[in-house]
Order: sequence, then C-alpha cells, then structure tokens
Amino acid sequence: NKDKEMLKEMEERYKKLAASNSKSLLKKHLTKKIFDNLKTKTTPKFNSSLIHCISSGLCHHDSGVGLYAPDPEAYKVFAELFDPVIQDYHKGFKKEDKQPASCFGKGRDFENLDPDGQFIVSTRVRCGRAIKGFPFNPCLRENTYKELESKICKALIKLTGEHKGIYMPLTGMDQDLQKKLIDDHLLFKPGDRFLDSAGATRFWPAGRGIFLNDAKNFMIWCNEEDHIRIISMEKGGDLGRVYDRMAWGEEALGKHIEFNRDERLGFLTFCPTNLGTSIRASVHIKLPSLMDQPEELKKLAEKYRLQIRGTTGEHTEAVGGVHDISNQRRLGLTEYEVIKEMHEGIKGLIEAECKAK
Ligand code: ADP
Ligand code: DAR
Ligand code: MG
Repeated sequence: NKDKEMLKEMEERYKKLAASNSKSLLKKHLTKKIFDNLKTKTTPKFNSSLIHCISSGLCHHDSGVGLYAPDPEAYKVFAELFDPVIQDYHKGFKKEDKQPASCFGKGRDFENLDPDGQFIVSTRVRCGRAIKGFPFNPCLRENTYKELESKICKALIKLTGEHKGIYMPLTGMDQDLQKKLIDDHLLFKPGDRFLDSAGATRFWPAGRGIFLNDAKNFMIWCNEEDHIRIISMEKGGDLGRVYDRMAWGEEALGKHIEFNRDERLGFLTFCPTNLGTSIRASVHIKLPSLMDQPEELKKLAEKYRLQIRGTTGEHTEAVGGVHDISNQRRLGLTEYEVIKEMHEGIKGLIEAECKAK
C-alpha cells in the first residue's frame, strides 16, 4: 500500500546518502540503527514522520545539516537523530543539557567593532520565533500560512517608536521593489533549494512578507523559513546598537504573540541550527590579507566558533571580498553570551588581519 511504497522509497534514498561522500550532519549522524528505529514513528499532534525531517538532506547531499523539524514534537519523537546533530552543530550541547533562561543584557557593553570603518561594511543581528500551537512548514496549509501572517500583522501594527513601520506582503509585490529589497539585503531570496525540498516553499508566496521600519534598519520576515524572523541591521560595526534594536523589537513583539519556547531547547525553530537563543549576529566584513590565507582563516574561525558565509547569505560566494561572518553556536548559552562570543571573535579576526598585513 501507499505507506509501504513511501517507506521503500525513503530507504532507497537513505542508501544513496549513506553511500555518498556527503559532509552533511544528517549523513554523519543518521546511522542505519537510528534510521530503522525511527522510520515508522510519527508525532502525535501533527502526524509528522521521518521523511518530513530528512527529505531535504536526502535530496541535497551538499547540505551542511540536511535536517529540519516538521513540528515542535519532532524534536522529542525523533530525538535519537536530532540530539547528536544538535550536539555537533552547537559544539557540545548534550541531550541532558538545558538552555539557560533568557538573558539579553545591555548592548552598550559591546564597543563598536570598527569605529574607523576600515573593515566592516554592515552589522546585522537576527533571531527566529515560532508561534505557540502551530507546526512548521511541512505541516502548514495555505490557510494556516495566512492565519500566521494575520496574527503577526496584528502585533506589528502595535510597534512604536523606532520600530514603527509598514508590512508588505510578497503576494502582489512590485517585482522591481522586491529585487531592490533583496539586493539591499533587507528581504529574503525566494526559492532556496534546501527549503524547497524541506517542504518550506509550498503555496509560495501566500502568507509570506516583510515588515520594514521607517529607518529601514529593523525588519520582520513573515513565514520565510521560520514563522517570524526579527532582524536589526545597519552600516558600520556598532554591534551593541544593532543588538539592542533587535532585542527591544523582540520584547515588544512578545507582548502580543506567545512564542514557542521549550524548557530544554529554548526558542523552537524549523531548523535545529537555530534553536536556543536563535540569534545569528553577523558582519559583512573585508579581511583581504586573511582571505589570502584560507587555512589560517579556517583555524581562526574554529578557534572563535565563527561561521563564514558569502555576501548574499549561506550557500553563496563572497563578492568583492565581502564575507558574512557570524557566531555559529545559538544553543547552550544566553543571548548576551552569544553576542559576546561573536564580538570577541570578530575582534580577534581584525587583530589577526592587522598582523597579517
Ligand atoms: P539568516 O541566517 O538570517 O537566514 P542568510 O544567510 O539566509 O541569513 O542571509 C539572509 C540575508 O541576510 C542575506 O541577504 C544576507 O546577505 C543578509 N545579511 C546577513 N548578514 C548581513 C550583514 N552583516 N549585513 C548585510 N546583510 C547581511
Ligand atoms: N539547508 C541547510 C541549512 C542549514 C542551516 N541554515 C538554515 N537553517 N537556513 C543545510 O543543511 O545546508
Ligand atoms: Mg536564511
């Protein structure tokens, strides 16, 4: 019958991944034993199964991770697979560990990373949030995407002061405006193949959109990869100010929306790489001498637990020597500690760049 067919197909695709030279965390941690233990399990509330979790990684062997949670309970039902991937990605968060209580601290503790504007083009801090009671992309229908969007919009119109702005749905958006917003790094790009295969682009662009404040340095993404992405961004290296603007935005939004925060995993997100604080703090930075010594840069990135992406985000190349460098860990430390770790890492890279000149 249909289930048997689905299972057979998943086993074929799993064998191909297992035989490939993929470097994904899915290939590394999905052993045959775990596969057999999980292949017929389903989550109680939304009836998600293993294929919903691993489809993207089975499809794209060049994934970095290749695993997503179709709904919040998947982190428990398929813990045998999620826990080792989480421990690996977040550098040591074990299955018996617990995310500390949120602690944002004060952005002013972090001095400008590049007051003379020699290296850093721009600084961005983002976090992801899920709305309690709702599943993630593979379980969302068109009307649920729209329901999420309307819940988010009801909260957005309540934002005041520097966070005040307007919401623009992707549906019906002028194409030139959309291209400009993407080129200015304000709006997400459509059609990410990893999200596609993860069942995250169905009914596109229904329920998707962007909220932008008047100063264009604070935005909220609606139903890109997560239900909500809260983003602050500006030219220069003033990490503290960018961080504060995001933190105050998150606090204001949290007054009108109940976020899904798990006792052990912190804020829940579609991808396990974004659990916990769900914060990614990044700089667009030029380090010409270090970029000429890739081995040295790789060693430093490992030492400071930094991740290097291309100019238009993950899975892209750097253009004009501008790299996106950010903290890798998001889980197992507080919001303040994530920003501190990234701040120290970028300072370390700039020091190394000056020595390497
Ligand atoms: P995220 O983790 O937020 O999903 P992505 O790698 O998907 O990050 O990139 C999303 C967008 O954010 C891309 O357009 C990327 O260029 C932009 N971006 C990331 N960091 C910065 C930065 N420091 N300055 C400007 N744009 C940035
Ligand atoms: N497609 C995933 C990306 C993992 C982390 N990035 C996210 N969640 N946007 C991969 O495994 O490449
Ligand atoms: Mg992204």
